Amino acid sequence: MFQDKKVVFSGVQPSGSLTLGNYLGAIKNFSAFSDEYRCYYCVVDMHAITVRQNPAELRRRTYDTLALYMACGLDPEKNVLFVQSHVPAHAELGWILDCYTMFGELSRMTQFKDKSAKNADNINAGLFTYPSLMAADILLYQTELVPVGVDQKQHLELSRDIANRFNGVYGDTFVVPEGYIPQTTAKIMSLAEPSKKMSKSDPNENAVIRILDDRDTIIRKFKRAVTDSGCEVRRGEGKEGIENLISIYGAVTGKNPDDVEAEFDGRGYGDFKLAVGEAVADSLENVRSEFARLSADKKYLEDIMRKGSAEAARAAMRTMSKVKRKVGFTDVR
Ligand code: AQP
Repeated sequence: MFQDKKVVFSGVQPSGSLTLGNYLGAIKNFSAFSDEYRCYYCVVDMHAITVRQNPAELRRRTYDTLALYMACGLDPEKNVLFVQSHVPAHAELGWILDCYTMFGELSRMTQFKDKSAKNADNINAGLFTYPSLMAADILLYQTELVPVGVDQKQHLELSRDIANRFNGVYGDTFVVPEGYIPQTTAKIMSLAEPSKKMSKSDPNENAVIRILDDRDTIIRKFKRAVTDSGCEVRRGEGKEGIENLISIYGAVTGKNPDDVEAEFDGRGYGDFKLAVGEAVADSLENVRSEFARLSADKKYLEDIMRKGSAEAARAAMRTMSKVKRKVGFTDVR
């Protein structure tokens, strides 16, 4: 069904309950590619275990993330939806690419530095080599375009470097991917500390809007959002909190930041925060009800997983046989 189409790949870790950042920075944009591209959207559970996970929760969140993909508008007939660990080629190519990724490159990754600081008792090798596994995820499918939030830009650039290095040694093997980073929602910030990214693993619940939070919780969290001592709904120096709320409101209402500022001219922060909370809750209403319907049907989710992984494995195998031949592995099948 997908012949001759260029490829889009992206993934989300089932490392927590997904946030408004994951939604606006990534998942909400995924379905726009489904007609024009051959799209692979993966639940990257292998990445999630670079930080210690509770096994039962990881399993549940893997189902939930797949259900959320669909609740956010991804049609399994038009997109390949699958779980990373169900396609062993990810680990296989990840290992090969480890051998074409430099220690110095991995050491410069800011996510590694941040996550090592947050998990000082578990700075494992997987956390360090996370970017070469991510390169494998992308390069396996000969991906042209990777829709991600801006926090993944550095990893994406490393994927491009790895692809170019491999192609340089062995001749054209991988498509060199481009990032697709949304303009105003590339980095949704924490509601409690607007200088920090909103992250699903943030221990402060008030800092994070979860896609599945109920309406009252969403409105309450926005009411408590940290702003500044001023009163004007405008972007500017020292107004990161308000700027973040302007981006969020703009994204869920389809308005640009100038129009948002004009709409709230002369109105206080209280009014604005309530409007943001209500607009976000409205925009997530359908996602929540669709999620409730889909997540109740485990068998259906498993059918989607099986179909998706079979399809992904077929595409991955084509790349893997090329790669193995190029690096000099024997094949006696
Ligand atoms: N705050 C954000 N704003 C915009 N985009 C974001 N993304 C994540 N946070 C924001 C994008 O969501 C996609 C999936 O992210 P991920 O699950 O692979 O991991 P992450 O980037 O590490 O996200 P989290 O929420 O911060 O997870 P934890 O807390 O587990 O580390 C990516 O495209 C990402 O850019």
